Amino acid sequence: MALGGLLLGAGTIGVRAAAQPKEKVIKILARRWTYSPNPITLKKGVPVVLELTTADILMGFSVPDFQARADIIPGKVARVRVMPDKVGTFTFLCDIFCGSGHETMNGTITVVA
Ligand SMILES: [Cu+2]
Repeated sequence: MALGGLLLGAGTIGVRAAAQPKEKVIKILARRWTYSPNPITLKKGVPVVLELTTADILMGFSVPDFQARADIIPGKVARVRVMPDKVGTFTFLCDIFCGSGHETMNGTITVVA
């Protein structure tokens, strides 16, 4: 718990001056072999915390363009902070092999200005 607080604190140093309100949380449910919701729309410069859960088995969640990833372990909530610092359309995907639909388990994050 102490470690989590420390990491969160370190991550917010750059935006402290903006007096950021509580970060927006987006809940994402993974299951074989989809994510919901999908697509996800974010606003540039507004950080979010993704709360990831899985309905069945161990899944991965990775957004390479934002250097964010997590393991989604059954029965737990995985939290990953994303700072959308560029406008565009970006792919997120499962990066843990999870069966026959794994290769197509992905989704889209659209970042708007
Ligand atoms: Cu997978």
